[in-house]
Amino acid sequence: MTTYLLADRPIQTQQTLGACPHDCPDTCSLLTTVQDGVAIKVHGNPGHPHTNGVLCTKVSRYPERTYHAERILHPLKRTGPKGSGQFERVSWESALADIASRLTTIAARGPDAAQAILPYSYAGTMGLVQGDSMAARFFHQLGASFLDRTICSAAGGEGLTRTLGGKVGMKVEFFAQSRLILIWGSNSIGSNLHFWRYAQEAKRLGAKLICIDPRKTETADKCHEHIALLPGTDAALALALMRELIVHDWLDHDYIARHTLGWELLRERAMEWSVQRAAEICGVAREQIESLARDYGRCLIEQQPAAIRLNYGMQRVHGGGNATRAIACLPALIGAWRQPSGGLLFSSSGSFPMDRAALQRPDLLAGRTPRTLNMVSIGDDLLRDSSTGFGPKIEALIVYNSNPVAVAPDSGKVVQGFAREDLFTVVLEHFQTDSADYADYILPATTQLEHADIHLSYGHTDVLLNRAAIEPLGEAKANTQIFRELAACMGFDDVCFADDDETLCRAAFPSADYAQLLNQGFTTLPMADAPFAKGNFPTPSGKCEFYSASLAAQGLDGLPDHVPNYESPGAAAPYPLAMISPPARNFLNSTFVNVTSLRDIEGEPLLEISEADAAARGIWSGAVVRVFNDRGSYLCKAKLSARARPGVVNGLGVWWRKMGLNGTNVNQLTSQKLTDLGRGPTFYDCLVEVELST
Ligand SMILES: Nc1nc2c(c(=O)[nH]1)N[C@H]1C(S)=C(S)[C@@H](COP(=O)(O)OP(=O)(O)OC[C@H]3O[C@@H](n4cnc5c(=O)[nH]c(N)nc54)[C@H](O)[C@@H]3O)O[C@H]1N2
Ligand SMILES: Nc1nc2c(c(=O)[nH]1)N[C@H]1C(S)=C(S)[C@@H](COP(=O)(O)OP(=O)(O)OC[C@H]3O[C@@H](n4cnc5c(=O)[nH]c(N)nc54)[C@H](O)[C@@H]3O)O[C@H]1N2
Ligand code: SF4
Ligand SMILES: [Mo]
Repeated sequence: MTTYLLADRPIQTQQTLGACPHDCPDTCSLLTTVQDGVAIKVHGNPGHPHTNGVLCTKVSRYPERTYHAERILHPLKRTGPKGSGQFERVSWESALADIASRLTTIAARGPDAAQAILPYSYAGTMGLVQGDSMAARFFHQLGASFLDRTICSAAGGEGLTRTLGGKVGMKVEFFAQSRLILIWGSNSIGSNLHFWRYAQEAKRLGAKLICIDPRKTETADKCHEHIALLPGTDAALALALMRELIVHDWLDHDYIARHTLGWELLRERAMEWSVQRAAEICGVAREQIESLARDYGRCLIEQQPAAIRLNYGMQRVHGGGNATRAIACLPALIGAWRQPSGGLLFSSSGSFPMDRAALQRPDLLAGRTPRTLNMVSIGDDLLRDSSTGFGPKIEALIVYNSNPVAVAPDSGKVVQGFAREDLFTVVLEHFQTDSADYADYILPATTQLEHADIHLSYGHTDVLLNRAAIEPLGEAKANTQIFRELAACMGFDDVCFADDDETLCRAAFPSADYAQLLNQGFTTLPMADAPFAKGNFPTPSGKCEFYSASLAAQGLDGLPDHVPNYESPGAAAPYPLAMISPPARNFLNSTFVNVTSLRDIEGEPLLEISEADAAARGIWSGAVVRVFNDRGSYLCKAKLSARARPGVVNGLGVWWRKMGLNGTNVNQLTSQKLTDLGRGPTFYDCLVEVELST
């Protein structure tokens, strides 16, 4: 602590090390300056190599979000109709007692009755403790339904695991020495800024950067080439790329023979994919595919590292799992894994030696196996009655770290479900989000500056510790504390419900150097520089599995293939334009939409549309348009932009519905259909029509 004597009184200033809690691959190390108990500035920790002293614009505004005038600081109870947003202040004691009594009544109806209760949570905080430690213990003891947390990367995660064996890959820092970087399905400048720094370093050293993305993003602007393929056609591109490598013999035969499985079969599959065929499906010029193959093949010939930064944008379509499998095969074909700066990174989260069971205590289930509900189909599931195959109707919903009414697909259905008068809903939140509007109780949660936590990362390989910088505001309590107190009200007496947050932090990574975490805020995992240089993939065979026997055993295709979108534009399609809805740079999913300075940068909900598609519809920049399909309609402003390719419109960002022109957002249009692998969402597999709003 430093004490400065300023003016006529001493001011106490202190800095606390923390971690950014947001769902972002960068997991930055934070340094919060606190003056007289008030957080006045959040900086990037210069001592953490990946953060490098720099935060994104969003999180550098963290104090604005934390001290926002609309923070929920007291428990609130609904007074008006569902969705009206009318609440009254109540005490913690009465809120918790009422919630506990409602849940107890449901659970008491029979041995499996607690399955009518569903926890709904995602990554509002990525912290392992405020995420799912005490909450998981609570729901395990209760016997509530399980939630399949699929909404983000399930398809790609499954595809990667079937091919490489887990969510593992290159170390991000080695991209700085790559010679060729394919940025595939990612707007890195917007959503993976600290990776972009390494890519820029590589660019300065002479690397070529190629962006593969239907949208001409800020990242595409800064790459040497941009391949603007149609959404959901990535597997076709990858297979044609393989065929080119095969016909030119740009292959590392030794690596393939030693460290891969199913080469002959994959070869046969790839040979079906002429450049011409892929070019037609992807909607790109043949020359672009040929040139991409030459660049990739040249790295083999010149023994230069070729790297792929694959991100989640390409796996939110019907064939997202297969597309990830196809792309994950590529590095093995040219032996890119032999070098630390070659290979692929999709997610590093599987690299961490985490003790999930110690945090979540599945033993509290005591032999019960509740059903699992998919968070993607919450819209349909809330509207289902009890039936065989489904089980009991959902009667209570406990939402934390998530804003499903805004972020889940087909939100017309989600809203209808949340509006059920017979549904008992509790939302733990910082703000009165679209979901909180439908709550029976809103419980005030602390932010990252007010609680402790521990973090892994899905974009690098460091563990980070977050220490509370300030006291909780108002009557806010940490998620852990809310579930501890609720457990006590329910009479759950296992001693694990008394564990404090520090005990939980320490339990997460038993092998991590906790002293180092306390001292410098992070610790780096011991990990080989080129983990798959000699094979050693964490697959059942230890090889890169081009052919997956486990998928074949389930009756699925053992090889990766192009799986067309559910909703492909074409003459017979009911709606002509493909809509993707990638994140806005200054929001994080639906978080920060209510932070004025950030919303001012984003402006208003926009639909980027190409000049040709706009002209055909008499649409001009700034016109209010109706974007619609069978699921619903969404009003926003059109923006004629070269960022949209013909045939594809970009509905940016996950805005709060209540800030939209007609009280909806893009998810009014997206569907609940699931991906080929992993039961993930298909947000970017969505056809629409656009017209001027009257
Ligand atoms: N600023 C900001 N950062 C974020 C987020 C945010 O909302 N805002 N979200 C965070 C979250 S939750 C996640 S999961 C991560 C990763 O989040 P991602 O969703 O991977 O985010 P983006 O980097 O925008 O990458 C998506 C890109 O994929 C493109 N795309 C869409 N469809 C296709 C397709 O079919 N094929 C290909 N090749 N590309 C396609 C989009 O145009 C977009 O540029 O980012 C995190 N970081
Ligand atoms: N159309 C479309 N829809 C999408 C996407 C897309 O690209 N397009 N992206 C999808 C993706 S990748 C994802 S990951 C999901 C994200 O979906 P969510 O994980 O639901 O993400 P957010 O919208 O950021 O909502 C998180 C909420 O958690 C709250 N929160 C944060 N910290 C805490 C805490 O400590 N305690 C409590 N109780 N609450 C907290 C925040 O205030 C915020 O309201 O959205 C998906 N939806
Ligand atoms: S959102 Fe991402 S880039 Fe921004 S501070 Fe957090 S981890 Fe870093
Ligand atoms: Mo995500």
